[in-house]
Amino acid sequence: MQRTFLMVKPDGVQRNLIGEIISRFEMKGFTLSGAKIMHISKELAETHYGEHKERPFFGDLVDFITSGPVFAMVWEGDGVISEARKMMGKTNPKEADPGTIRGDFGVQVSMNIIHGSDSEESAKREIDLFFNEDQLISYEKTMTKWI
Ligand code: 3AN
Repeated sequence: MQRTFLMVKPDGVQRNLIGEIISRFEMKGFTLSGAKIMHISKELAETHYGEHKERPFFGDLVDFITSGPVFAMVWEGDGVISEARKMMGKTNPKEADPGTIRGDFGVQVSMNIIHGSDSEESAKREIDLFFNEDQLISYEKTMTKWI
């Protein structure tokens, strides 16, 4: 079963959106495999966002993601990587459609509430960066046959 890494960023945690975000993915029909509230170290932030190292906003991005606790999650389900990206909406919340998480709750591109892996490769990399395998579980939901 496919897995993705999702993370409520410091702005989402401060704005009490953890429950709302979990609820959306639960109601969609995905399964939570692991979750934790944590502070991200500067080293972890720089590794996680390594692909943006040359971008002008890299320093601000690292400062922001380390500015307060984040809520890291692994979700499992059929097509969960691309479905979660659709549910998050476009990177810039002003361009994100209403009904998406960023479209409903965000305004600024620098504070866009949630991170989600954009491919199978990045999902695997990010899950391994944030979780040990023994912190994750897979389980059957009896409701799955209805989804
Ligand atoms: P996404 O999170 O939608 O995959 P990426 O990977 O292009 O978007 O960008 C990673 C993060 O960098 C975004 N979530 C956002 O917080 C930040 N970011 C992207 N573009 C900008 C920008 N032009 N100015 C400031 N921050 C940005």
